[in-house]
Amino acid sequence: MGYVKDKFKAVADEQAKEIKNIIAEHGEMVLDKVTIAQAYQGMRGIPGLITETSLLDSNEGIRFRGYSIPELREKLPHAEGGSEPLPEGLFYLMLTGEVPTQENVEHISATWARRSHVPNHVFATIEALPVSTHPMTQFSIAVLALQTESKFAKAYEEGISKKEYWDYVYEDTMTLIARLPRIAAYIYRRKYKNGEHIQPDGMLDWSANFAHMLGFDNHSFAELMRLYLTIHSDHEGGNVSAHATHLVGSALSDPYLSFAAGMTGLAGPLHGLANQEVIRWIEELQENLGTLEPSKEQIAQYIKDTLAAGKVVPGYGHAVLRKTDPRFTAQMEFAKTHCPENPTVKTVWNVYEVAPAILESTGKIKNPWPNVDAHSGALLKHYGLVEEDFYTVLFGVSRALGVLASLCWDRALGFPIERPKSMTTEWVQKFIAKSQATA
Ligand code: CMX
Repeated sequence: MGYVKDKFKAVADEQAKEIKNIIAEHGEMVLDKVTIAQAYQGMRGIPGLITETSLLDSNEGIRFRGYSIPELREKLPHAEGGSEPLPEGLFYLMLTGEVPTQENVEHISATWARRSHVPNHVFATIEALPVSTHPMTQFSIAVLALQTESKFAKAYEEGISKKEYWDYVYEDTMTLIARLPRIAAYIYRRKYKNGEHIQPDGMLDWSANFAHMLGFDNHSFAELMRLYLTIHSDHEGGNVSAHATHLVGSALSDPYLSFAAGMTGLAGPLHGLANQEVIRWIEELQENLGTLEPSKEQIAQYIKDTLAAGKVVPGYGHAVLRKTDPRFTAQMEFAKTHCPENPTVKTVWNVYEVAPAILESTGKIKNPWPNVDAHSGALLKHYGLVEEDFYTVLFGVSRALGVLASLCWDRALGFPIERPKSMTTEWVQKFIAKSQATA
């Protein structure tokens, strides 16, 4: 067994003991009440899931194992000559709860490089799709095609003890994460670069190799990828991609099947696809007005027109957050260092200055502040990655780190199949009548 796996198992065994005690001694404690409105409206705020890798505070934003994004940027190991965190380090932190050393991170980089070979039938599956197929559809299908490689599915078929599930899920997790950049880059080069593919460079870290295979051998872009792949990785357990992966995994579907479910959820415009929608919305504004730098007054009018047309302002709002997303702020800081004069970046900043007040004035939008998707497109465009319908695939590659680390935890802790209770409206009406009669 590799030492990261040993360490994970030791930490998970301790945590499993803790949880057993919690359930034995406090299992009957009530966490919260559930209202009828919550049942109808997306289960907002119902505490009904355990996710060990990260925790979201509605005002402060995400913390990974207790560390905020600014803390991660400082504490996680960096690449040589770089200052952004290596996502390998965040994966180690989410898996073991400990900040990794440089050596730990290099070990994970090397492991993923060794496992990165993608079988030919996965490329053949991608090639069977029309080139016009949305990159997120190609990506999800490619992940399903890779399911032939699942060690968990094979072992389960042969018959394994419940105690061993975590081991095979861990192995599948490491292999799947290792291969995702190659698959994503293949889809990119196929769709936008006439199928001129670039072979991986096993000497590079996970993000720099991904940037290289996409066709961007530039130090500053590799740094952006390291930051991007770190900050998009996890956002506690209730968001659509994390929850879908966890839910499907609870049926003991293997990590490939589970992650594909997460990715088809990430492909929705209210979730990950918003990064594509944001930049389209900004470019439409620039085109309509014939300027790359519209004034704040023009932006304000465009926001009002978007709302009046019954559309959402993409990149703004959140189901849990109630302040500016620290993932937005991290990208803004990166842009201030690397491309403060870029007109689209400046437009993103001007939207940030005018949108919250307008959104707040509607009286119904609970969070008028920007989320992670409000900034990423402008940065990618700056470096020449201009094909916005690919942006959610980048998000997906990153999201694998969080949701698959969580899946390892789910199996190591022996979580059961997920099965919340649903009701019918007739049931709710009878419940109301009965409660009123007894009151
Ligand atoms: N623009 C316009 N209207 C918005 C809005 C926005 N950015 N955000 C919320 N609203 C509207 C909702 O559509 C809802 O309207 P109705 O009552 O008419 O249905 C009302 O305000 C209340 O919604 P809410 O409670 O504030 O927000 P929800 O928790 O229901 O939804 C989210 C959250 C993210 C789906 C929503 O804010 C939204 O659609 N934002 C734009 C899309 C986006 O940026 N998504 C990315 C989120 C981050 C990610 O997952 O990647």
